[in-house]
Parts: sequence; structure tokens; C-alpha cells
Amino acid sequence: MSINSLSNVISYVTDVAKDANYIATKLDEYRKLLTEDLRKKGKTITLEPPPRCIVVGDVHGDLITLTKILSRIAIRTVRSGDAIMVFLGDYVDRGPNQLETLLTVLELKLRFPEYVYVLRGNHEPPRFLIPSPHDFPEELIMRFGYSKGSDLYDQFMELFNLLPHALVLEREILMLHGGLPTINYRKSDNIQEYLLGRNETEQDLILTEVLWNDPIEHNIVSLPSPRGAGHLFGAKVTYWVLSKFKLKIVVRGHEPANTGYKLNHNKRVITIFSRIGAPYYNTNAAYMDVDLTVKYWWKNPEKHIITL
Ligand SMILES: [Mn+2]
Repeated sequence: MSINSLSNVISYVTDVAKDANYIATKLDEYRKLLTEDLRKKGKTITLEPPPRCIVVGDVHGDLITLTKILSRIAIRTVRSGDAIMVFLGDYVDRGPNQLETLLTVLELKLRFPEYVYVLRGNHEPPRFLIPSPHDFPEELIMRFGYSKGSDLYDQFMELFNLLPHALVLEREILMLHGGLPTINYRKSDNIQEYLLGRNETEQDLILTEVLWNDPIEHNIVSLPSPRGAGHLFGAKVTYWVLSKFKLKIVVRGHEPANTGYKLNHNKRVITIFSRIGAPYYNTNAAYMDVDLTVKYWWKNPEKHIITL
């Protein structure tokens, strides 16, 4: 592991994670930054594509795999502005290191605010949509006792409300945790409205879809999801979104994959899963590292996926 790699952050947050008061102080800093980011960039962020984009899928407390990924990325790569790094959500629940995992991505955001993006997953839930299992509150209570543990949980829940739902690299990639909304298929003229909803009733339904949807290999719009929340979105939705909003590909997490990634809808939807171990026992974790200066890179997206 190089001393100049991003994985240096992990030894720092491991110290933070030992002390409830230290965590609370850091949480204030993270919330302040995310509030400012939200005010400036909104709940769905749109950027001009950088030369390089690194994408990490679900980590769910697998700090060992996250360390391996970060140790391959030099600090100067991110600091120079040549690359952005995007996390697709699901940092907590499962695994003994969920707190350290969450603190690592937040600390990276704090240190490189313009180049690191921390998206919301369904395990960073709004109060109306708690996933199962959700052992993050129990983990905090086990470590810090009932009073301090539940206090910290409330503060994290507040922070989760500040995380962006999606990141768009114009003309290239749409990144989000679960999938494409289906209830407003063909009803929106701009991507912000499509991903956020047109009014308050739509907002929660669309957030549910963004956080919970999975692709299905049929040329349909939508089916109910076996997960009990969200829908399965068909290729029709993918093709409409890509042509309507002039994008090439959708990159999402949420679903385990044995090789760490999978492709759907004629390679236009990529799933990245960046953890290994129980309860999925997948063979590989994966992340994506795309050189966006390569023309037509998206025609063979698997060439830009690194498995470990
Ligand atoms: Mn998920």
C-alpha cells in the first residue's frame, strides 16, 4: 500500500470510530459540508465529464475490500482534478466494520469535496423506508451504549437526508443506487424532474424507485419487485432515459453479482458490487475505472471494470 494512496484515510477514521464524541464532532463537519453541497448542486448533481471516473458499488461494511480499492488510487489522481470518485451507496448494515466504512467515504468527501461524490443507498434510508436487515443502529448501541449510540444514529439519519440521489455526467453516465424510476416513464422533459418528481407525492415514490429498483431483461416498462419496495425496470425505460436525456449508460449498485458486476439491457445498465463475503458469498468484488477520453468506451463497458 502506497503512503500516498487514498487508503491512508482508513487508519485515521479507525481512530475516530473509537470515540463517540469524536464521531459527533466529525458528523458536524460532514453535515455542514453536505448541506453546502446540496445548496449549491442539488439532490441530483450534473457535471461536465472529467477525464476519468472511478465508481465504487455497495460496500456494506467490507472495509478490507474498500482498503484494497483505495490503495490502488493515488491521492494525486484525485487532487489533480483528473478523476472523480463516486460511491453508489450502501455503506452500512452487515459486517463488523460498517461504521468505519461509512466514515471513510465521508472523510474522503471532506478531504476532496469537489472530486468525491457519496450517493444515497437504500441502507442510508429515509425514516419512511427502513430496509431489512438494518443493524446499523444496533451496531452503534453495542459500541457506545444505548444513549450515545441512539444519539449518533439520529445524527447519521439526519446526514443521510443530505446525500444526493444521483450523479449525471453530461452526455455520458447516469449513476444512482438502485435503478430508473418507472412511475413517470415518458412524463418528464428534464432529468432533474424525472429523478426527483414533480410534486411532493411523487417525490417519495420516486426516491423509493431510485433507491430500490432493479433491472429486468424484458422490453417492458415495469413489474412489481420481489424486494417488496420499488419496481423492476425494463429495457424500455433504459432506452427512453438514454435517448431522452442524451446519455450513454446507467451505472448502479444494489444487486449482488458473483463476479462483482453484471450487464443488462444490451450493456446499457451496469451493476457494480464492491464487497465480498456473507451473506452473498460472491467470488469477486469489482469497481469501475473509466477513461472518458476514449471514444465509444461505453460500447464495451466490461473493459473498464476491475475485479478483485
Ligand atoms: Mn441496496
